[in-house]
Amino acid sequence: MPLVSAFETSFGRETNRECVIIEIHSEGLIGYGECVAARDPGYSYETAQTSIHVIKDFIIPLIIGKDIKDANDFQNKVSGIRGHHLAKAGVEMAIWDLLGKRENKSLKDLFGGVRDKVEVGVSIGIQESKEVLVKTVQDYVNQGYARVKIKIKPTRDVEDAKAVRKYFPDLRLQVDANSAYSMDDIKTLQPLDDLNLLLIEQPLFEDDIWDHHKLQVQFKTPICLDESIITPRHARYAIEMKACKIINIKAGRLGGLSQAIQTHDICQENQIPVWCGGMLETGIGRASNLALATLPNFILPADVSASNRYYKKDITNENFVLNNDSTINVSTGAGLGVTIDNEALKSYTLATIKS
Ligand code: OSB
Ligand code: MG
Repeated sequence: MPLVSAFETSFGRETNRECVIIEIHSEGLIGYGECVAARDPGYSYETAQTSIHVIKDFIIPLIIGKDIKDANDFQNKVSGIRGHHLAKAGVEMAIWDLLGKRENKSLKDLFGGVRDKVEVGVSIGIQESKEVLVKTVQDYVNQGYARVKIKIKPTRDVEDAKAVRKYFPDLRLQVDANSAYSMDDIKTLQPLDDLNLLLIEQPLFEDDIWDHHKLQVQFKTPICLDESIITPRHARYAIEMKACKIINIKAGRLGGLSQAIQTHDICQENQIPVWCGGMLETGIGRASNLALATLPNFILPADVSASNRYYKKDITNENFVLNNDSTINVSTGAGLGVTIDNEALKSYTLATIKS
């Protein structure tokens, strides 16, 4: 699916998104899920192709023709598969969609969500220059986004963030490094601490939870972990180590919505605010993210933007639009609450695999 605008991060540049869409047929119903793995192993070691391999050759044989009571039952059945969280989460999403459709309940209601619309922001990739970045931010602010995240990498960090802050002194602004730095870079990052940022997301490597603690003690700006938090246990480790003050929750990275909810609960018990991250999802994943973000401890704005920020033509009939208070409405229909535009889906389909 061609992206409306290229998305550049410290790990690469995406102009198209290869999406893995999962359909599960059961009891006369169809549940849809989206695996958020990308074509390349940049954000995660998983790719669209590895996820197809793991889903087809390992996950489906464990569930096909079997009774699956709920998401926990699914997690127990696939617990022998190490890692591959993005693959597992895609399938679990389809199971939630089925559960909701069978019970005639929205995911928000199944989760016990507490809001009908979710505060959102926009995540902006690295631009050609800081001048272009400021203009891009202006465009999104004009559209009504009240919170902006900019991607940073070495050589494109402090000056970019300073430029945006200069033109938008009151904007809710945060930065995301996607693991681009090491502890040797602390001195260069230090000026970020004076820009009144909401948070600094994942500056260090995924497996550097302890080093994030050492960084956090030197910064007044909250450090937020994304890539590092791959299970609910990792949230506990990070909290116990005081490695961050905020956690980004993505159901894909955590291995499923059930794991995302557990992580939310652990953070809530420890007064660590969370927010819902995004992976440039189609309408399917976007509906799932919005439902998740209705849980009470999702306190900061989500990385879930309107459909037209990502795709000219999405694969759901429903389009998500930005309200004038920088929120997006949560779907109220059964399950994910979205229907598939089969023609659009067909036009994008590269391959179909049936089990
Ligand atoms: O780190 O949050 C990230 C997209 C792909 C991979 C990693 C990330 C992102 C985003 C996009 O920031 C957020 C969105 O979906 O709008
Ligand atoms: Mg991130």
